[in-house]
Amino acid sequence: MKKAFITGIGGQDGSYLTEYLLGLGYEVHGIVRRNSTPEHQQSRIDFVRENLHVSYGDLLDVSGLERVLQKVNPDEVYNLAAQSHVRISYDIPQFTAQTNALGTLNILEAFRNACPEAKFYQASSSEMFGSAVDEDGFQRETTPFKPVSPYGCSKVFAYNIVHNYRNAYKLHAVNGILFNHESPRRGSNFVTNKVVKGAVLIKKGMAKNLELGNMDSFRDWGHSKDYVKAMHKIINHSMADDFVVATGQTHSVREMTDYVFKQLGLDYQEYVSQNPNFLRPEELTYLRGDSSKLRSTFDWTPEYTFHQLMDEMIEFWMEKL
Ligand code: NAP
Ligand code: G4F
Repeated sequence: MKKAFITGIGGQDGSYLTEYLLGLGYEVHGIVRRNSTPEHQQSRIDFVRENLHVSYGDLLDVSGLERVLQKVNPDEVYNLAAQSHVRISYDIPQFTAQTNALGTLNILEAFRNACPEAKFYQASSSEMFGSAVDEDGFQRETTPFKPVSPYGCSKVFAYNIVHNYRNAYKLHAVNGILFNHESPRRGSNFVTNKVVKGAVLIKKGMAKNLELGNMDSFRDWGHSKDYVKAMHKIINHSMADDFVVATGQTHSVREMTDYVFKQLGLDYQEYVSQNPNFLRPEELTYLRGDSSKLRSTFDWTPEYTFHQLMDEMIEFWMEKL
């Protein structure tokens, strides 16, 4: 039985990856941070318990990381933990850099000392591209990084230190450069889930309006369920390499909002207004990923279309509320 170790196991991707690996017969281990309300902390993974082992740990606590890796002795390590909210990274830039940049260095050091023969996956992000777009309107593995947020800068450090450790210490350490991916398990302060939840609340008469930030940015949105399968393929490639994971389609926040409200029989223009609090000091305006390298190397293609993704999220909130 193969063993996987996941940081960020209680997050959106951590929970789908856990389900996927358990389905493949893995024994899955992970760490969660100490939290004052432990009841909610593992809500995304509470329903899967067999062959799942969760302990306390933090990316900022390097001795704890090394101890747990030595004990588990995993075959695959997935570093998914992060302060993952881009706008909030402007409020807490140092914490974001400590967790996402130095935290990655911490887990890499622990990995190098405890289980250097294992494989290491880093959750890199399309936010690293920032304002850079190739002439054909896509971002890909060769597009330069021009990050436009503390979050993006922290992820560039993490990406580079993974490369450095791969080459310097001959580690099997890889980057998946994932474009935005969503699901009903997405935090409700990210735009897709915020819009769906807000629209459903309005539909059910439980809210009167919805406040958003910039509706004119474009994102390449896929489903987390499809993307965790790509993570597993990338880490298990015969050689350590980096891959973009994306749908290749892009939609504006406005178009996404219009679709969600229309599906509920509503006109978004009657309910949505702009609140400057949700704007960012610098905005990443356009993302569209070219994942041909991934698709030609592996048998991977996303199963969910953009509309199926949004429909699943609408259905989830219609039932939940
Ligand atoms: P998420 O739902 O925010 O999950 C992040 C997880 O990291 C949470 O379980 C969080 O725990 C944990 N965490 C935060 N700080 C930690 C620390 N210091 N030590 C240990 N754990 C810590 O994010 P996600 O959407 O699943 O994304 C997974 C990873 O992919 C992240 O690294 C993200 O930056 C990256 N990524 C995401 C996307 C996307 O569109 N979703 C795209 C590209 C890259 P708490 O609940 O205790 O905070
Ligand atoms: O949903 P978002 O907060 O995601 P963002 O900033 O693109 O970051 C996500 O994707 C990255 C990959 O590219 C990940 F690395 C990162 O961890 C995270 O998962 O915002 C999407 C767009 C932005 O342009 C934002 O300005 O939606 C716009 N937006 C408009 N109104 C809003 C809102 N975003 C949020 N969160 N809340 C709003 O009210």
